[in-house]
Amino acid sequence: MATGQLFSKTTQALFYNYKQLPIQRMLDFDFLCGRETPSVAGIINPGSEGFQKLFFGQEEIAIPVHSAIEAACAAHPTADVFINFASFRSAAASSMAALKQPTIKVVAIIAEGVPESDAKQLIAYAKANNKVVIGPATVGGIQAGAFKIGDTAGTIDNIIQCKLYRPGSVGFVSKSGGMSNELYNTIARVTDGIYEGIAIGGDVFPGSTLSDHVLRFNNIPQVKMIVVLGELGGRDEYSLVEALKQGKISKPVVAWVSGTCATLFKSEVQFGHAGAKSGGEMESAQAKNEALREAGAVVPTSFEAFEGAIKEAFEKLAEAGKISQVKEVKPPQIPEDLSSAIKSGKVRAPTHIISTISDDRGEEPMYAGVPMSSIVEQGLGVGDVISLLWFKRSLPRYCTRFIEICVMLCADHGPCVSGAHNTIVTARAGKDLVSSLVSGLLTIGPRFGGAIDDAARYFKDAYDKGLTPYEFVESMKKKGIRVPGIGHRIKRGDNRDKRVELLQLFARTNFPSVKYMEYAVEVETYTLSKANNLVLNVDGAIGSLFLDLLAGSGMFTKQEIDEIVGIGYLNGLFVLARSIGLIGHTFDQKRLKQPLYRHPWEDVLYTK
Ligand code: Q5B
Repeated sequence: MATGQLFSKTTQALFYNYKQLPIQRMLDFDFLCGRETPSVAGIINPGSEGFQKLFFGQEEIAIPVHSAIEAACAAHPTADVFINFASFRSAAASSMAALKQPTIKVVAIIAEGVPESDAKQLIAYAKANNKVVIGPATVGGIQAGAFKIGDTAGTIDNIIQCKLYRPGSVGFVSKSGGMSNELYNTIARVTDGIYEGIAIGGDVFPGSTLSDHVLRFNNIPQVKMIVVLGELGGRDEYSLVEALKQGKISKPVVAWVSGTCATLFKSEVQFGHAGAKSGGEMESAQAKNEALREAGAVVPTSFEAFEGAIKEAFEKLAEAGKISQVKEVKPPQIPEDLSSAIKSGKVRAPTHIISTISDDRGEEPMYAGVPMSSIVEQGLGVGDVISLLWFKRSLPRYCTRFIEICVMLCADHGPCVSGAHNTIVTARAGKDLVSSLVSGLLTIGPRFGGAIDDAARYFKDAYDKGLTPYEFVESMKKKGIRVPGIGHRIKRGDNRDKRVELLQLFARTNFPSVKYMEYAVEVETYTLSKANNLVLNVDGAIGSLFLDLLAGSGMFTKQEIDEIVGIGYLNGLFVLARSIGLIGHTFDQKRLKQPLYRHPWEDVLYTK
């Protein structure tokens, strides 16, 4: 393992597998320490590229996202730490790929459960190439005031409490990441704080060992004393014992191996970490504590006495004048995220959208307050869903059935109508479903399919004012407006639109009143006397009958009816219905592998 410093205040890392929270925590730590550059240079998120927005203090920054390790290393040649948040399934392969990059010097592997054989290969490769692996199964490490790996040291509050935003004089290494938080607090209480802290991880084969880091700390001038927290299981602590015995460590070492309680159990006990199981006598916490004590480390009699032992060792150094005064700094305030501030009730923020028709925040989506499951359980249909989402109420069955009949009857009217023609031409130009659909939908308007709202408006106005059909039609003529809902390109007085007849039959049988529709029929009688194509068309039939539905169902106030007609809900029925047919035409053209459409010259009048 390389000797000395792994990190500095300018160290930058590549972060593998996008995890918003630990990256943001690293950047918050950077800000707290007064770093000028973010400690995360790039993110590697296999399969995606671009930028990820994160906060650096109050400012938003865009961190580049790369799809491959090689590309990220090439783009950020000064980033020498690789923080691997891959799952245990892919952590080994990605860590090996990172170790093979010449720019990467340190690889931290967070995943638990990396196969031991894979870990051994990583360790062998790292050793042979003078690189450092921290983990697997680790939270990482921290150099106070300089650089932090992922979630190390927990929340910003904890980091501030442990004074990790500025360097102290203690080098700390632990197996456990969770316990390292505890020790960061302890060390902050009784010394001038941490210089560097590393959690090597709880696996049987850690990428770097306790003694690797202790020896490294011994070479860092700013580290004046070393604190070690081992645990039962494995023999890692004995390499530290050897190093102490061989005089390789000149700085005071205060150590404790936890797990002394294992002797209270009759059989072998597996503690939290994969490596923490009481094996033979040598692997017991008692034996390791004893060996460390004999080798010259300060080893207390219990974990409770650990804090006192650290304090005493530090005070001795201070008395001997070996500790230089730490420059105390006041860390800047990290701006709180709006979402957490709102959650804790500290701030309020105006919303930007109001929605009254649906809510997806609970266990299941609600349509106008009606849970999805109850819609399904009651056997309701698309007419009921429309009545909830468009009209915000449950309409009687005859109303929702009428809506469904409208949708069924208007779903398609052959390939020659404006909408279908556009959709067919678009599909044949090789465009996708949505483009083909919308190009057809865009033809819906005052002449084609989109006359329902105007038909309802004009019929309502004329009927409510008591105009005779003659007065109504002639007044429209004077204004130069064609009566919406009247007239058709192919339907005639002697070739009525079957759809209109079906709608009328249903309404006459089921609606309490069809006064608006009867008025429209009287208008049709008059217009037919003028020209045979001026029939009540499907738009006119739906427009007038919807007025009857709104007025006769007793479910809408007069004001609500005026609002529905004023806003213009009813063209929505044609848009919705005809989408079914336009989608069908798109599929049809694609299925038939139809070539690009070109309109024939013979069908165009070329003239000056
Ligand atoms: N005249 C629909 O016209 C059409 C008149 C009128 C007074 C009228 C026309 C019209 C109102 C809009 C409307 C919905 C453009 C139609 C639909 C869905 C569809 C479509 C499909 C499907 C047809 C000849 C003479 C002229 C005009 C006069 C015509 N309409 N007068 N009120 N409403 N209607 N749209 O056949 O004296 O000779 O100058 O705009 O309700 O879109 O299947 O195709 O499901 O897909 O082209 O059913 O009626 O008639 O323009 O040659 O006019 O009649 O002023 O009089 P045409 P034009 P004059 S349903």
